[in-house]
Amino acid sequence: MRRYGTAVFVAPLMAAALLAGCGGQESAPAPQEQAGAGNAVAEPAARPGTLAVTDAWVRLAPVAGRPAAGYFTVRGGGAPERLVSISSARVATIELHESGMNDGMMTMRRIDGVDVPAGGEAAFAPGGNHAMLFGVDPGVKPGDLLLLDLTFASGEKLAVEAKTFATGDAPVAAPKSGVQGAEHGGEHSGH
Ligand SMILES: [Cu+2]
Repeated sequence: MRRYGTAVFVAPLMAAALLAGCGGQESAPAPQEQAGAGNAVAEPAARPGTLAVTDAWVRLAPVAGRPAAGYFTVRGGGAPERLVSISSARVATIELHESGMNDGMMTMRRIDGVDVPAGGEAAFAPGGNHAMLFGVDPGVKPGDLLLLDLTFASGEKLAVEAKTFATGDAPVAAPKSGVQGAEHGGEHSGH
């Protein structure tokens, strides 16, 4: 993947991102396809029946001081679970947000948790649920791995390394794991 080709392609999306008001959730990147950005985040193979977090990445803010947005997929274990908070040693505050459309404008609001069905998954993806990262350590640079600590209602905690991207470098292909809900593999199972 050639970086300059990506940059040209992304430019119109950046304008849309500025209109979105909170860092932008409009494009649909797929970090696992960002071969040009260097080493991919190692994905621990999620075993069936085990609560896990995969495909984590963070879009850093285009302007210093603005919040960043985090995306990932939570795979449910053997029992229903609920993600209730996220923290990071390098981020002052992380909120769970959901996005929606209101009179044609993308809006977002804070939510207090997201259910993860047993055996299903909860996707945090552009245009939908996301983690809002306020006060990101300015030393975090694109390409760095940002450790996120997820806490669930049962008390279980999971840590995941999220690869960070500058807004303009965020990949633009549709995410493989961006499907909302419990069904997995539907959209890419064809040929
Ligand atoms: Cu938000």
